[in-house]
Amino acid sequence: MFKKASLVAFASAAALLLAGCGDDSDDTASPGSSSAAGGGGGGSSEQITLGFAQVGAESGWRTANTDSIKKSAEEAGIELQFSDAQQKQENQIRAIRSFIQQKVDVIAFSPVIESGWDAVLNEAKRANIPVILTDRAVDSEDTSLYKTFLGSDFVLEGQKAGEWLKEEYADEAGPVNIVELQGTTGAAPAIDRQQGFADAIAGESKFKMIASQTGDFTRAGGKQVMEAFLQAHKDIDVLYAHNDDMGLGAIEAIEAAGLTPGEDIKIITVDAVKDGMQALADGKINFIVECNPLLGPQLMDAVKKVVAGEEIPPRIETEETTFTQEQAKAALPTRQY
Ligand code: GZL
Repeated sequence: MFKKASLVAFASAAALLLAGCGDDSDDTASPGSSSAAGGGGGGSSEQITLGFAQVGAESGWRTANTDSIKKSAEEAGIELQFSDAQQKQENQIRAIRSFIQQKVDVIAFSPVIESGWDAVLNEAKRANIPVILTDRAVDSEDTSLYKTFLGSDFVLEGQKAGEWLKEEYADEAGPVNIVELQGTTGAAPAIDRQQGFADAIAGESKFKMIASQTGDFTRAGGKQVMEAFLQAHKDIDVLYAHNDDMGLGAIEAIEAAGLTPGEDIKIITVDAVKDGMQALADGKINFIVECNPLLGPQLMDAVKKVVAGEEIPPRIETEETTFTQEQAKAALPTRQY
């Protein structure tokens, strides 16, 4: 069955052959883009072309997520047009428009922030190109704009972090002063992890959120904001960081201030990437809520089903757990990312 992208490639190849020269491949997805292995534009009639607009390369989690998507596309024989938006929504929108022009079979992306997608998603809908959301959600009212959202429950992740804190301080009267390093402003994981954590500790007045600010999911951001927190507050008991990378940056600031991370200031993070798990095993972090980045296999399965016209569930949730310091020591030797 010829796919649209192959028909276009076939037509342009035929035209070029008649013209007797040139090349029918077209890799101009968008700046910072690449077409991974799996065969170029004029592949077999069964060749599926997937356009993927990635957030960026801001954290260890993102790197693992990108690796999973590229590896899974290759294994599935799906041609991947990949774009890195450097954490800018306008770059993701530009990449999606480029995928529409290229008439890819499916578009998938991880929306850097929740809002501002309706226009470009309606363009994809008018072009009859199905869209799959991975990792992060959009706040659009119109759920017909995408086939499914494949990713974690970030509110639950925040709740798991709050539940651990309540356990940890069950026998203490408090006050327990908490500072929070939020993820990227407007991003679904930042909004939901903050909400879930706040919901979990809401019933206990001993927990005081004394400062909360975005570190943009990066180590540099986490270090910079934690330095400011330490300057402003001499009585911080707990840091809740929305990802390992900000937590690792904060550890640098805590140690530079002459304090002991994991003891003077207890630290809870989210992700469970290798560097975070090492810090947990070393006692510098106290608890990590896992957020699974290995979405590649489930994404490629969904892409093939969508192209084949099969129904897929509107929500595909990823499996994930939590880690204490002891569990991190046991898990590290076989950690995939
Ligand atoms: C969560 C993902 C977040 C990670 C961060 O699914 O979107 O973005 O928790 C990453 O590490 O930057």
